[in-house]
Amino acid sequence: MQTSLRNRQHPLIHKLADCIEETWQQYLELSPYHIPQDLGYIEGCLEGERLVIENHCYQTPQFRKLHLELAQMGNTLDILHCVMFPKPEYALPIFGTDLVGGRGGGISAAIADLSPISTDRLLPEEYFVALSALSNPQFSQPRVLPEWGDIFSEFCLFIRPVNPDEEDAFLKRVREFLTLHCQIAISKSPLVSQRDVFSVLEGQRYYCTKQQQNDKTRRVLEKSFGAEWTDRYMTTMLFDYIAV
Ligand code: BLA
Repeated sequence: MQTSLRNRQHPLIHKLADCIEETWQQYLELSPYHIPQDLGYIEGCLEGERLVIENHCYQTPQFRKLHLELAQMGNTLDILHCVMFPKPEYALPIFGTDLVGGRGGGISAAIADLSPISTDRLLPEEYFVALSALSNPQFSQPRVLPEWGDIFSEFCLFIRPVNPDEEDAFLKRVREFLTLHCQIAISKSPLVSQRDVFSVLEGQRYYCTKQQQNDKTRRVLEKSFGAEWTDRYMTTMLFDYIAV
């Protein structure tokens, strides 16, 4: 696997990127995913801010798209973004994580969740039981979710880690989320009812339309790539969904 950008990024980003790929390789049957229109490695520089983006994508029997993205803006901003989109035949929550930080100032935002996609906005019982059983470390700087964040579960972790101990505790919890998610996913059989499949698609569409409203992501991308490109990138690469 390509490992160039993470070597120059914040250590927590490097560790989480490795952890995500290791967990995927350990539990899932990975095959290549076709990344649209040369979006694998991208460089942009409009208003003097050079942004480099590296995309790693796979698919598996249970997942339509596993997306790990690493990005770096100049010498100031490091980003890790990851989303696991289940196939519509699997009524699984959406795993997502985002780390944002600079090498000088540490990580300002560390978020991870298994987000429900059912109409009642609740996680499947199996997830609820397993997540409730995990140890729940306290972090000294919890952060408040934005308005569009109604997609996240009650287990969503959104913090600013203040020291290496908190960074490690964040990494540990994301590893637990991921492991549990992969284990449950590979134990499932595909849905057969067309109605159930439609309901999954509707849940995924809702998740994506909310994530597309993240103005902080949009602004960073717009500075280097412009508004039009950013809109296309956010709707086709970061948060694309299958229309019903
Ligand atoms: C916040 N995302 C942010 C921030 C930036 C980005 C700059 C603000 C950091 C801060 O407030 O400290 C930027 N994130 C990016 C960019 C990309 C990216 C440029 O992924 C992609 C190239 N975002 C996700 C996923 C989740 C997510 C999968 O992509 C959650 C599972 C959440 N990011 C998320 C949330 C915020 C955030 C909730 C805080 C938004 C706010 O406070 O308004």
